[in-house]
Amino acid sequence: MLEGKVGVVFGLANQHSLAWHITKALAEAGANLAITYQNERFESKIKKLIAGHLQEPPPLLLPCNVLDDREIENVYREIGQRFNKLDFIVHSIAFALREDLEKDFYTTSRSGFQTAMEVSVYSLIAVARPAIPLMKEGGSIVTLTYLGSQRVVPNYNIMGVAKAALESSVRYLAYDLGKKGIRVNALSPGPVNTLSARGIKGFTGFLADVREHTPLQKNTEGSEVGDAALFLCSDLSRGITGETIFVDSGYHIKGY
Ligand code: IMJ
Repeated sequence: MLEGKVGVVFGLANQHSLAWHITKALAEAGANLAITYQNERFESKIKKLIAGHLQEPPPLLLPCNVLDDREIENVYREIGQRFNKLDFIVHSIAFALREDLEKDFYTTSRSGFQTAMEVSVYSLIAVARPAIPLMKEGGSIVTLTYLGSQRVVPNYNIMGVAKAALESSVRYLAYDLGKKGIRVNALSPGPVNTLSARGIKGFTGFLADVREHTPLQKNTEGSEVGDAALFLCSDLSRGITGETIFVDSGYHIKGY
């Protein structure tokens, strides 16, 4: 499905990451990949993960802290040298201060707000802009969001506000980049037990509760998110841009 295509994945932390499930789906579909990791802390773990699971060709592995424009530029310089083009970007990055996910929303600090917005929202714009010259044949940009953008989910707090801004950014980017043949969409998975969800108070009970209330009677699996990302990165989704697609066993449709 993606033979001859080149893509980059931002936000791989470990084997539980949605970015990992997405990476596997894209690699199995024949894509040439660049994979970025936040910093040295993740490097050796990610090398092992890739060595153990991904087939040839080996991905281009690059450090990228999305708060640093020079590191982002370096990623695209390396991709340009190796592949001379880019077809898709997967952005699977979010961060808020722990305290802002534990206390009441109204206690959110100015700096906590700024951190969540910069890491979780601005980073999409920051990785999209320098990619445009490489997306010579058009392209697809995919980010990850969550229902807490539209509904109140206890403790999601500032991340809900950030995801609302992210979904809006998807629409504005889709509007601008449409004329260059670049599509921009978001996937909105149901809760998955990743590093970003673990340690959240009551998460296990929350998973069980959500499962009971979904039309499909099951929790979201990483592979389902990987396959939906594959669809959005492929030409099968060529008519879709600016959209948020739920991969949540249907949870979000229910009124009761
Ligand atoms: C996160 C917090 C509160 C409730 C939550 C989540 N629910 C779900 C998540 C119900 C599903 C996971 N999620 C969708 C996220 O986007 C998580 C983002 C996140 C998680 C952490 C934990 C560790 C930390 N900062 C974080 N920043 C963002 O220090």
